[in-house]
Amino acid sequence: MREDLPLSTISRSIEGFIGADEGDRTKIPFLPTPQGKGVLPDDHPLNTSSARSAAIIGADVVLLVGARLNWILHFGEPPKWSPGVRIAQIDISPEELGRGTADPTLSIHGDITSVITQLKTYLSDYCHASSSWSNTLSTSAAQNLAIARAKASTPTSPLTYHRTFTLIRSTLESLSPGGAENLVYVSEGANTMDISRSIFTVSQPRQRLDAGTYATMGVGLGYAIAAEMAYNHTHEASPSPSSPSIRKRIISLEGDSALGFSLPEIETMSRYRLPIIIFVINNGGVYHGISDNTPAWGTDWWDMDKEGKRRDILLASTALGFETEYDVVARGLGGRGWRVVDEEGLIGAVQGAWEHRDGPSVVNIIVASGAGGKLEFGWLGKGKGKRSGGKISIPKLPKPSSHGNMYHDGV
Ligand SMILES: Cc1ncc(C[n+]2csc(CCOP(=O)(O)OP(=O)(O)O)c2C)c(N)n1
Ligand SMILES: [Mg+2]
Repeated sequence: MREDLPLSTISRSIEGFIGADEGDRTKIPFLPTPQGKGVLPDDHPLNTSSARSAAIIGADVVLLVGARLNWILHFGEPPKWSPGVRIAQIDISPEELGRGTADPTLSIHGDITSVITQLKTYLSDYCHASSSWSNTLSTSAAQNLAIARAKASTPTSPLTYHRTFTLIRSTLESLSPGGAENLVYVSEGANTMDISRSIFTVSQPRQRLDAGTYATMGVGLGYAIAAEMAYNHTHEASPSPSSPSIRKRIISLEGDSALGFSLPEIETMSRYRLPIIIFVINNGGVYHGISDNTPAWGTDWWDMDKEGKRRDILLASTALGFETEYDVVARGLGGRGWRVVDEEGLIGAVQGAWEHRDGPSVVNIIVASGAGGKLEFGWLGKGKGKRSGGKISIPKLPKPSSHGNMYHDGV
């Protein structure tokens, strides 16, 4: 992991270059990148995560502290960012400076701890108080939070991402003896990673790991094993009465596609009896699945139609199998598995997984597929002259035929 002290500080004023740890005094809003989550608590009043889009498009001047100007920050480019934005970068790696739209004349090569300390000295009297900027951000945050709260509190069938994550979080926090601070989250996927980032808030650094620097899928289970070893095993090698016992539960939030990239690592977890809890957010696809309740996904899609002709509809390249049984796979790899389709089942599975201390647990959660929605990939629009992102239409499956409805009735 490179972004070990990442924090993006967003300011509308050039005088506003200052470390966000001084945010209380300077009143400069800040936006943590995923790996910077927890350096300052997610509930800090100057944290603009809930108004991310408004903060990015509205910022005139940005201090990029130890973070890469990569896809996570839309490369600093319009239309997400304002065309005239000036981005000053502090980084310990010289090759990172001046990449993308960062202004090389404003770049500082150095360790961010010492650079921020110097900035604090120079800007000791600085206070950034712009009521219009803070109003813009707080209005946007309030709107976004209201939408998110409504989604989180509305029971749905099938389950949705927001509702699922809200229930997982509240159940885990009620079970964790040390509360939220003793939970460490690893996440990979698209919706899975993006939505979980806002719901599983953290208050300390190193409580969350997202996909690799280039959005690389397939690292999540390896990260979870590493986190388990780092937090719960290295200290056992040299026990000292003075060092507090550290025991954090490692939770991996995996999209069904993301999980598939390194699924056999569940066997590694079993072999070493690592009590990692994996939640698979199973929508049957990359971003979107193609069906919520088709009884015979395979036959409807692939077999003969009424006239006896083979259907010539091709699956979207982003489609995965219908309600694949990752819970069964987990059992085959030596772990425990639960299949979940409703709230009651989900809460029961979280409790069961929490109690299993002898190896990995996999909770396979069937969520709404998002069938019929449009997919938009930012990176598809990065070719010459194209700035709007690529779009792919996800076709809907034909209506369920006479095979009956295989919709679930419980765990
Ligand atoms: C190694 C690698 N291959 C492919 C991709 C492209 N990619 C981006 S997100 C994603 C998976 C998203 O689907 P899923 O994990 O099921 O999450 P969802 O959005 O459905 O919740 C993939 C394959 C990638 N980021 N990394
Ligand atoms: Mg998926």
